[in-house]
Amino acid sequence: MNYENILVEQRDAVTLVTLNRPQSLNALNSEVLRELGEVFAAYEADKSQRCLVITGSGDKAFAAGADIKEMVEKETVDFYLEDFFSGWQRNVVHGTRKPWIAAVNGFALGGGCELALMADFIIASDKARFGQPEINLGVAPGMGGSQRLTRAVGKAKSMEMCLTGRMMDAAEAESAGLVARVVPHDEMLNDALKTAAAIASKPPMAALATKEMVDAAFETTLELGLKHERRLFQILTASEDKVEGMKAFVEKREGQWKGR
Ligand code: CO8
Repeated sequence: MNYENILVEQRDAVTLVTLNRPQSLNALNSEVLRELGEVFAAYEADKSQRCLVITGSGDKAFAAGADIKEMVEKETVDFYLEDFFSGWQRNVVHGTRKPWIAAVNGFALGGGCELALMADFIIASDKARFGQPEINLGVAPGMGGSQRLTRAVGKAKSMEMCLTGRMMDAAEAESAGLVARVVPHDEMLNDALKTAAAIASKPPMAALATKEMVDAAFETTLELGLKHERRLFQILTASEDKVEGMKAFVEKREGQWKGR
């Protein structure tokens, strides 16, 4: 797989995707989106791949936002006709039912913060900084920040960050619940890959169902969410991996997963 703006490699059952436009701090343009859409479709289809990690190249940035140089001359009609950046929702968020992690190694600003928030969870380097500085450009979050950041950290912090454009450091992001874990910068990617490998070693159908039920917590009422969880649990009990998992526990050995 050869792409111009991203690097993709498979490490056993884990796909590692690196945003690779260091000259513009990995700013996200339409080509990055197109390439990521292809990668997410390939990941979804490839049974050998069970978790995906996305990170940024270089030491400084995960992604410093949508590419301002691509947007500067664009007219409203084009934003509308292209339904500009709707592909992030369609091809990345809904591009796969499988788990994926954002390994944030530096600036995650604007669209960069929003891309990280699309992931199932974020692992951050202690040098990571998160922000929604779009207001300084005369615009506002456009790839989900006003919704996902608010759900992640609550109204007060989200409103303050979006209105002032101030950045949150990694420690604050962890205490606010934006990131799952903060790791020393040099160890962060390895840690994220290890976490991904741990997820990849779990029964794959249970991983799909787990992601689906946690996501439902953001989409529906408690009553419906609980019912959805119960149904998915019940469906899992029909899988060969459920039989194997419980038998392996009783026999004090590791489970051997079939993925069905
Ligand atoms: N787009 C394009 N180029 C960028 C971007 C960006 N978002 N960020 C940085 N760059 C470029 C710079 O222009 C510079 O290039 P050059 O050397 O050619 O001038 C290079 O990357 C290095 O950047 P700096 O020299 O600025 O590096 P500093 O270390 O001085 O500063 C910062 C780092 C603080 C990260 C600074 O670069 C910055 O403020 N960047 C912009 C951050 C920002 O405003 N992001 C939000 C963008 S808008 C957005 O994401 C909206 C998303 C929703 C769109 C949906 C539409 C429907």
